[in-house]
Amino acid sequence: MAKILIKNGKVISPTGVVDNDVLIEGETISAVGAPGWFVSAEQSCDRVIDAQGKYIIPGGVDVHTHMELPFGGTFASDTFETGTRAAAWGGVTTIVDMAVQRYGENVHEGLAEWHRKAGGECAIDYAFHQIIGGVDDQSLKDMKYLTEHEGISSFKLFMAYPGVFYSDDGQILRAMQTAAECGAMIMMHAENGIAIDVLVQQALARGETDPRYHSYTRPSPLEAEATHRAIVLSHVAGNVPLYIVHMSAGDALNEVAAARHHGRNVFAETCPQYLWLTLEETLGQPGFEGSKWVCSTPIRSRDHDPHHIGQMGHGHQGDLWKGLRMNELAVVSTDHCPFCFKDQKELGLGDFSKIPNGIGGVEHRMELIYQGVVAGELSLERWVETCCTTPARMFGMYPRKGIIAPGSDADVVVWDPNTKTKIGINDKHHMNMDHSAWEGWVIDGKVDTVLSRGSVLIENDQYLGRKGHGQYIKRGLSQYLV
Ligand code: DUC
Ligand code: ZN
Ligand code: ZN
Repeated sequence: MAKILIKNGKVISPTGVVDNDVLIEGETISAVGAPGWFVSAEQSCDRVIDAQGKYIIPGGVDVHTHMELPFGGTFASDTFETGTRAAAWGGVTTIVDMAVQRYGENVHEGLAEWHRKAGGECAIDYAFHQIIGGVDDQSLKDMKYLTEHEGISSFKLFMAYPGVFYSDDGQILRAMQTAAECGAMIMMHAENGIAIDVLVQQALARGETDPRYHSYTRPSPLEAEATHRAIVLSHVAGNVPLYIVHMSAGDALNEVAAARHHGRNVFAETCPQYLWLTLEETLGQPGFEGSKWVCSTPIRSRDHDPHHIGQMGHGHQGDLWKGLRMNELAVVSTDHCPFCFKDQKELGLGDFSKIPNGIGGVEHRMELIYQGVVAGELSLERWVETCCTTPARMFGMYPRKGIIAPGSDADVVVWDPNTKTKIGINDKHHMNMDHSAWEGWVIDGKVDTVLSRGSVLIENDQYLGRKGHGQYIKRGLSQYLV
């Protein structure tokens, strides 16, 4: 059994930054001790990694990815092989991807298809949520089965995308009641898709076809309204745990904050694109360039929505950073859903509603949220909490994942705060995309070394991992419930 010592670094957890050495035996962290504590064990170690001046953090846990998602007549361009390799480059050692069941399809077949796509392909460990796109008697039974037998304890529903993934309020209520019975979590894409479709048709009829209309036709009150409705339905369904995905707007966040204030089992995540990018700088660019940033929920205006009925004042981004600090937002994920510009985003030339929705980001979340630490928006502890520890706890993988502690998987990242990372297609970029949503961004700090279950995946700017190393993680229930 290989023995690795990581010494001289600062170990970061949600509760503090401590000078500690970390001993790894085989696939597991065997001990964490004060500097020098393992000096006698050092001789018997196969490797010693010197983390002087660096941070030692748990491997990142990205609980919202879409490898190979079928969408808008094409597929997300990362396979499990390319996407998990890029994740490793970004200091991520576990992903939870969304297995798909669409209306009219069988849940078990959808899940089997996801196991076929991922099995033997992944560089890092992986788990699944299950999208339920067709709520009926059978899929409700299947939800119970997946929770009890397949290690899938969270189900994503959509209030958007009528005719594709959409569930109406009655279907949502039934799925929530089922989840309440078996202890599962409901994840919600909270946007009022029926109203959005009307706005989209009206915009197209006016000849408004550029990418920026994607955001204009999804104003933040329609995210806030859907968030509120999901919260009400989850209450009626017996306070079932509800997790709002990819939150982009201050007015939606207020709904979550109010529910949490009332002691409800309501949680939310946001993504780096909503914390850092604005409509004006991205999909508002002239011509079709903006299509690179078409995702849903949309990137929002710097100040307030164009209809002037969104958040007033300091803008959505300030609200979201505040929400992260206040634990109104518990998790940062990526909603990694990459599409190439050529042939994929281009499907929407002349009609923004046909642009495949999604941004690739699995490689950059740890970097971009660390930049929030540098900018004074978050503490180091909260960086690790929102990107590693809470995602693992939220989705039943803790303490195996998400923490540097004896007995946990040896998923460890050595982070160098003294150097920089330049993101871009000719710089750091390993996702299977022909562009980067973060082109030219320079981040303070860098992923230095990445270990997954004791195996070194990244070191000295080289990828040393292999496909098939990653194992399927059967998850338990959310650990945030009493
Ligand atoms: N949002 C996206 O941007 N892409 C895939 C699905 C989703 O909800
Ligand atoms: Zn979604
Ligand atoms: Zn998604």
